[in-house]
Amino acid sequence: MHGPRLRLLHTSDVHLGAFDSRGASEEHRAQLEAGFRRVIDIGIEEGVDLALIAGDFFDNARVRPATLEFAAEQLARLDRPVVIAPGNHDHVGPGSVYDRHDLSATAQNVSVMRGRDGETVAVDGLEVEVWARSHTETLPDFRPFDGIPQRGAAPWQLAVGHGHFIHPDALRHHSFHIYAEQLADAERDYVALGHWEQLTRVAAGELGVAAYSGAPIGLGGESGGHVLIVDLGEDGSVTLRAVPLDEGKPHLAHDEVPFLRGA
Ligand SMILES: [Mn+2]
Repeated sequence: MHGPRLRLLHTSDVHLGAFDSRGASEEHRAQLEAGFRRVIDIGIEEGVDLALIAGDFFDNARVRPATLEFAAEQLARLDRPVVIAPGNHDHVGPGSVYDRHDLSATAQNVSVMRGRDGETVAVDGLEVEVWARSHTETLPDFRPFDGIPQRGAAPWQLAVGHGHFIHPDALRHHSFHIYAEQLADAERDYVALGHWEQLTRVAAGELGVAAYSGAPIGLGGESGGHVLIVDLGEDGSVTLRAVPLDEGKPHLAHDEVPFLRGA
């Protein structure tokens, strides 16, 4: 069973507020915000139905109040449902940045996933369910896809995870392991990943597609990254397109997104 066609925006690792501390560069702060404005502009231009933010939307829990308000205003501007699955930098639970400011007071279109053992949200008006197990504190042995349930009832089944995909050259001491078998077993139509700065599609078995959007804006002053536009077709097809933040650069088609196999 497939659902009606649906277009997603997938981003992660925006790290809003990374330059909020005293002494940080105002120029870098302005670049980061301009980059996120551009992410929202792309979402509007592309007419997306739903946006997924796969963790590390905020850099830390001490970002300036103005950064929280900026984030809420931008998300509201998209005017489509947004699902945020918090990562290690913006975890939910005690001391969470999401407890400082109710984003949904400004952006009623936003849901923050908070389930310690994972949860599924059904998005109003869309034939889609999104599962995620958010980071609730910084636990090195946290595995974002442990305990993912079978597919639910809605035709389109998505999952979001923030962690480190284990591939042949991966450093095993990295935290938050994600294995190709877990992604295959999840049998989701699309798995939106975060934690890596690099745009990468990864092995997810025969049925699904899984990818890291990479950071839209590098924190080291490098030029812009990408956001992923994911088209779910009536025929069940799942097609990626990476849209560069820098206008004028070419879009990357599905097969042009760098691909990595699991270990
Ligand atoms: Mn991270």
